[in-house]
Amino acid sequence: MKIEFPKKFWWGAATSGPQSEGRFNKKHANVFDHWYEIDPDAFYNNVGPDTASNFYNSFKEDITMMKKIGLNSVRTSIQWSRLIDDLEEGTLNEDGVRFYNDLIDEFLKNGIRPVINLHHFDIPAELYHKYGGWESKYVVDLFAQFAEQCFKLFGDRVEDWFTHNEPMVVVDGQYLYQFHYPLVRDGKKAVQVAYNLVLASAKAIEKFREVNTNPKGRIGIILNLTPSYPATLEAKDVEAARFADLWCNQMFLDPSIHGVFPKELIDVLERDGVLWESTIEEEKVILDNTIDVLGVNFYHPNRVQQPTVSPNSLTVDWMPTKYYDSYEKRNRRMNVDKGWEIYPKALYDIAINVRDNYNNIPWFVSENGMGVSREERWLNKDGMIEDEYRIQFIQEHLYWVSEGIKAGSNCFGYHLWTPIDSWSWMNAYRNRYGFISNNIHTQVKTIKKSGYWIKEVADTNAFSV
Ligand code: BGP
Repeated sequence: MKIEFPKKFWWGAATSGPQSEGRFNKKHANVFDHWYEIDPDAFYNNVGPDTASNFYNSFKEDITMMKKIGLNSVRTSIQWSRLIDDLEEGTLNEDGVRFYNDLIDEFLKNGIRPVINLHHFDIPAELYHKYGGWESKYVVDLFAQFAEQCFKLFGDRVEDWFTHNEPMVVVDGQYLYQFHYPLVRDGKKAVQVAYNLVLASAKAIEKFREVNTNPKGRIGIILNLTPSYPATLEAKDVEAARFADLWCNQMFLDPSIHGVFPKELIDVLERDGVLWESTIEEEKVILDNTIDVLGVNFYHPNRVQQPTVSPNSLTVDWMPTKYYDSYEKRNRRMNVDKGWEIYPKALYDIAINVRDNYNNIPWFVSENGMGVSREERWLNKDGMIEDEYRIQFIQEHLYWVSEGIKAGSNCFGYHLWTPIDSWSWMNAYRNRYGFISNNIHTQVKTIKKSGYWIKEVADTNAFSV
């Protein structure tokens, strides 16, 4: 069977500044730099973000390798903490400006479309300590100022901009389930942060509309959409899945595309006394500044059942888990290293949802991938990692993308997480995701079998199974 894709399809991969660059500018710490400074034990094998995949020093060689494996587009992010010297005045850091200019030029020189994101979990720590980070509307305005600087500096060459990567992970990790610094557990704050992230995206888009002069320029947001499937067709499970969808997906999708939050969600939050604080002016900014393009990160679906924890036993006043419980379906296919279910058809369901409920907006798979530990198990005698499992994983997901496109979905690309094995937050280098492996001790980078495979796919816009 031959699976084909439209002309000009994006074949690429995604990384982020904090996970690839290494700590090149010590003026400010992002929250992860700071967390590592105060608690290195929080990170797998005590490996922090200091070196990451050394992209700051080796971006030229790395981009040459990305070109060699046929990638026509690559996403990375500009780090707020590296580009801006005075976070409140917005003055620029010379080294940061030079680095990101050189990086963008290098991508273009190699025929690779630079796709630029502005926030990938990496708020400057100082803004958290002084103002409460995303809890603060002042910080929202500072983010819009940083975004404006980026559009002015790089907008002549960058056509594809994104405001946030996975804002839901900031809400979950920083404010609910304590897997990202500052490890807060506070439902009411989480709700406010979700709103503030939406507002920050809209305010950045407003700046983009004001200052962007590139006629091809467009802007969007990257959301980790997790289709929510009920455990059974019992009303309570179906209701639980409905709330999970509202909370995990629609809370960001609806305002980003339609300019308004779902009324059903607002009603629940209001009834529970945790609704965010907003003003009419802010709501107008959100309404007027919707996205042009959507990035969808997809790793695993959400299997949902009615909550098993009684609301009265919750240790904090309000948690979204009051309404639903996620569980792993053990008899399903799993990526055991990561503990994530593998369910490629969810990408088709996403495609249809976006087609039918979100104006069939142009979108692309901005992350998808398989994290595998101890990949050296698959080294062959020539020193290449034979990651057949990754090729199969990508093929299965691409199959459902192509079915979505056949059904009229406006999907224009696929990016794997990630081009070169990168630093994965608290997991550091435990799970590897790249088309290209990276020896973290020597920084030697080697193309994996999947890297040669994707080259053929990108060259022919098709693959056969
Ligand atoms: C996504 C993030 C990426 C990346 C990826 C892999 O949620 O956008 O930054 O890290 O997940 O997951 P992990 O790093 O947890 O293995």
